[in-house]
Amino acid sequence: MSSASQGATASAGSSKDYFDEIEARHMRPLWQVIDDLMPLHPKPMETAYQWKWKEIRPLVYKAAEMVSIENAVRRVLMLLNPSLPKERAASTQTLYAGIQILLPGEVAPAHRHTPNALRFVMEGKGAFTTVSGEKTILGPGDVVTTPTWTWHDHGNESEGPVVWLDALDIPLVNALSGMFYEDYPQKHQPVSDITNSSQRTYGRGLRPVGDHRSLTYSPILNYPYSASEDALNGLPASSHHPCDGRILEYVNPLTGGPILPTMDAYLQRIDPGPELLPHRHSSSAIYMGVKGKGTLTVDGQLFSWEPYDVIVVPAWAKHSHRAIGNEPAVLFSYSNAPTMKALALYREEGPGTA
Ligand code: GTQ
Repeated sequence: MSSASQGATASAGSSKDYFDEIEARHMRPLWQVIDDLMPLHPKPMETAYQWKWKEIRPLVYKAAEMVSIENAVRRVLMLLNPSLPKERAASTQTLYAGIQILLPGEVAPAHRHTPNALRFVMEGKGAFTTVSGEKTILGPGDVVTTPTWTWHDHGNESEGPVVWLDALDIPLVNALSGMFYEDYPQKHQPVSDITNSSQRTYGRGLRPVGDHRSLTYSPILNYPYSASEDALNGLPASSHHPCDGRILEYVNPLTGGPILPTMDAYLQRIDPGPELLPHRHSSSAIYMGVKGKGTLTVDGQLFSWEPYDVIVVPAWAKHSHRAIGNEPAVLFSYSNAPTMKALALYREEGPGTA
């Protein structure tokens, strides 16, 4: 405690009645709590946590027996960080994660909401998502954007179940009292004549002439896994990052910025070898293992991961990656860095940063 705040405590602390009256009037002396209110660096409420896909997979598939899609609307098991109040539906203080399952023939009807969403397809092939009239067929590893206030519906026209990770900014939107929600009057929204249209134009560095779309989120609906993995494998050794190995950000091709206004997303490959260097940033992140095996050390806690395990890296937590075994380890992740940057709250500490 600083000497200024100690002095204030001494001179004002003589009367119990005074402090009782302050409390009765719903006031509190700042000088008693200022060090907790303003710690020297972020002290997030969330702690590191891991969900192992092996353990939760049966529960996700069981959900499909327990509840019909008509009743569930979205059949999702949310991944709630035990360090946060469960009514916040939060994996970090700002980020939400959930696992959604859709059986053959099922439809998750169209709606829209202010939270932004990203999906990372885990299992199954041939379901679709339609966003703002564009339909895309989903395959494992595809990353699909559902930006704020865009109509979206999902359907499964394939022969088997389809499972994906839902990444949303629900806790952030709720903290800001920015939640709006609307159901579409029909199950499906009208679909344009071309499937995957945005990927075929914007995804190839092309833009329709006369296009004046908003730049706040990526025009690309689906970043297919094959292309993203090929891009990762096409990176030269010189682009190796000391903490993150080979890492690519999914970007808005019109700006070079993040795919969503509040969240960004990454695919990275850690090659076999010693643990990479630790770093930390004021953004919080959720990781999902994709291929191979690895470890993620978060503030000294070691998490071993396999494909589709989910790991929370809290804000300002030192973390370091390692591949386990002889194969490269591939990870998907998303974070709230765009929010932190927009508010001038983004900082990082690690090799190469002062
Ligand atoms: O698929 O639209 O996990 O609206 C949470 C809210 C998924 C969705 C979630 C949603 C969705």
